[in-house]
Amino acid sequence: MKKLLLLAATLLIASLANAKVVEKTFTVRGHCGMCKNRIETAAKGVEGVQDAAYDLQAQSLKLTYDTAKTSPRKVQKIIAALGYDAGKIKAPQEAYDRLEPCCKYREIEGVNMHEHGEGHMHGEGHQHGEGHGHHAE
Ligand SMILES: [Cu+2]
Repeated sequence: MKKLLLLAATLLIASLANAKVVEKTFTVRGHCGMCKNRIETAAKGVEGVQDAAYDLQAQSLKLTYDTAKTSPRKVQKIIAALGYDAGKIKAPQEAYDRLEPCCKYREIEGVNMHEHGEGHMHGEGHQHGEGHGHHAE
């Protein structure tokens, strides 16, 4: 009997040790306050997630979760399915297309990329035509 109790206690301790709440921050692409809301709500909706805080400026999500119940990868998959790139998971194009126009971070970024320096081309094509004529007599 004593042995059984000991075994039960050991198992309990082992499972408690497994259930660890940790924090993990990873990249999530978003663009506005609405994105922030959707990302946080989706992350918090995952079982085992205790808290999710999205930093729009840093483009990162701080996840507080129970390692026994979920993983950042699981959460990233759910966020990516909404249309936001998360961690190493790219949002599928069709999910991205469903985003509100103000949230289309890929296009917005693309516009910024067109802002490039002015390249002045100076075409100095001076042609000195010095014709050496032949003096024919
Ligand atoms: Cu948005």
